[in-house]
Amino acid sequence: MANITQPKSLELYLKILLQAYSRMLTARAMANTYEQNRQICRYVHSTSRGHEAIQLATAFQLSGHDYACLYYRDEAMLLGLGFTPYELMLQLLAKADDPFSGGRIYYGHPSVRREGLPIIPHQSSATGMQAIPATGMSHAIRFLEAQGIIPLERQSVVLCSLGDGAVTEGEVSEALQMAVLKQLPIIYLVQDNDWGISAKGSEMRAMDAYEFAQGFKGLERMRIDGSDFVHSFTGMKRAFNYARQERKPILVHAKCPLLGHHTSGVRKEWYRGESIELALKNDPIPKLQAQLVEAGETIAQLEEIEQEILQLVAEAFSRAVIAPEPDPTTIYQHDFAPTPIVQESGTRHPIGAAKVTMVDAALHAIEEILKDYPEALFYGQDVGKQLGGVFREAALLAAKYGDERVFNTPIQEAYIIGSTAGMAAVGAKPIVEIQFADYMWPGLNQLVEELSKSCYLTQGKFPVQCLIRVPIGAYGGGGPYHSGSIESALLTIRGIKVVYPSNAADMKGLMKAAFLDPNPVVFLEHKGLYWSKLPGTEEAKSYEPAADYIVPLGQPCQVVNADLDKKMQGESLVVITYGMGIYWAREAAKGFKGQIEIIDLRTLYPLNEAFLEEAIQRHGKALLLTEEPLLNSFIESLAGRLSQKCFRYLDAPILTLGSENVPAVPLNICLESKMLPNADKVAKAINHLLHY
Ligand SMILES: Cc1ncc(C[n+]2csc(CCOP(=O)(O)OP(=O)(O)O)c2C)c(N)n1
Ligand SMILES: [Mg+2]
Repeated sequence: MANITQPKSLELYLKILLQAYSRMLTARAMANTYEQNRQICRYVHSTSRGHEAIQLATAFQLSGHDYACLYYRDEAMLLGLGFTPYELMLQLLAKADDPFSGGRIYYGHPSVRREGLPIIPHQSSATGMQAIPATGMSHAIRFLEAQGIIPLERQSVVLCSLGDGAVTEGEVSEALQMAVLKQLPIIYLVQDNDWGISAKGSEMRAMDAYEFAQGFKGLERMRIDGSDFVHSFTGMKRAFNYARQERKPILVHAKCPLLGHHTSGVRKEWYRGESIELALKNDPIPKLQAQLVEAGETIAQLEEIEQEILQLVAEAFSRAVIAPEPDPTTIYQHDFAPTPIVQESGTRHPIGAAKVTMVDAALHAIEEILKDYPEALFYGQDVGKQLGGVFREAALLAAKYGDERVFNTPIQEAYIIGSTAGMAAVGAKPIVEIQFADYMWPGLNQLVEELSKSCYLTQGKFPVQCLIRVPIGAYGGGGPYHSGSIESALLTIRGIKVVYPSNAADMKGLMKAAFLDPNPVVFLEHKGLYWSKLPGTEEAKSYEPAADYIVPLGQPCQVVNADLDKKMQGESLVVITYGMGIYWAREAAKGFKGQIEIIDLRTLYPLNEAFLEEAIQRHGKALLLTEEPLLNSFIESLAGRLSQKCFRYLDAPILTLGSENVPAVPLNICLESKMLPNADKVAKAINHLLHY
């Protein structure tokens, strides 16, 4: 798109100029107020000083059918959308009535569902990471338009706002790749102040964002003078029109000066030197003032506006300072959105049902979901038409439901996971797959920063409904990068749920519950159980439950019971385990007839621990078994908690058994079996415990 070099200010209404002017002055007055009251404004904050023109010009293009991901400097953008100084100051001071988070997250971190305003989902502080959820929103718009769920006439678009420093983050490239690949209606606005805290542009990159965008074939691009409101407004109007009408992506590179501190904590006098004087020459306020005078406003009229604003900002600040603090007892609220699935229901074993493998149970569950929910879609590497998943776990789904709903993604784990935050915000119901648990790590950043904290930090406005399928586990020489267990790492992330079924019926019932859960659910599927090919795993196959069958998350179950007389005689114990552990325990239990109860956790978080305590109480002895290396694992921490709670009933310490503590599952099968637990090792542990 051609650069705009000749803005025609006369074409713009004076009204818009005046609106922009009063909001610019408001932003400046707010920044000055915060500066003058540093003791009161104790929480770290950034202001938009210098960036006001481009931000207001952008805000004025957004409608109530649009979506936006902003960044921490977009204060003037929020004023442009109509938020009052008082509302913004409530967040500055982390007050109870902060409309975005109730005092949980910093200034300039909006989350918005308000009639007439664009939807703005959870905003993390991680630079550049919003590019993926933003692109996910655009992807969802495209998908829901194709499904006839979002009307095309709305011409909804997504705005993704970024700093220039943020653009060099790798995840921004994943987002841009997807935007051009799928030709998504999104505007990437890069506010280039040539700083990334104290690093100059020349230290951070060999090209600016406009030049960088050239590498993304099909990405339209535009340069704007972001310090000039008229230029910015004309340019952004064209950029939005392009995305709305062509339904394609565009990147706008807006140069603007940074006139304030990087943040209240990193102050300009420490590193800016003379550059601040130079930057002041591009202050958007005097530029707009001159344009207003040229358009017929008098200096006296402009001064009157300024006086009114100063008074308004001062009043807002006084009110915000005395607004109530949040009630500390509310910290527990909104860790998760409530799930509708709280009871097992439907038919687990329908008459005449055939036995099904775990992999097919998963496939059928997804198929039934896709049939019932037109807003559901399934994507990941190789799940599309040609292959249907490397385990054939998605076989024929794309053929049946179309490439819009079931498709291959590029090799972009961050996008696969992070896009679900955007998808969910727009109303799609994403099911995604990470090909192997060992490759979850590139997606973990998005899982932590964008998904897991979203419900909590937006006070329940943006729970991320997504189901993340992850084949996991070791068997038969899969080697160090196709065998890893990762549940302990996942379980340190608050705000997600983790499921780990061990048989086909649970696979299907839990998958339905996971899909319907309004929160992020990571669904771990053991590759060694998929087809029950391994000796001793025959029981992983089960009669296929009916389509209505559902198992709530968080409920462990008993899979083997011990005899009453053995319990009475104190000759029994309970093995608490999950996944492949169930089959090692079943095999081992054969040597201890009637003495062993086995409990399958099924869900690792949430987890009904009272159910486990009761089981331990029945026996006075418990073995906790996992496939993970034991040291600092989930199972060790569970054992610690259960030991404290069951101390009075225990006849022996709670024992734990897992893999050897080595950094990877070695390739050679002799080495692999030395590392992993097996039935013999479990039998030894049981024997030891029974004779304790
Ligand atoms: C992932 C991540 N790394 C580091 C930081 C610390 N940090 C905060 S702002 C910032 C500089 C960002 O510069 P830019 O994107 O140009 O935005 P600007 O503040 O200049 O508007 C850095 C490094 C962060 N917030 N997130
Ligand atoms: Mg910058």
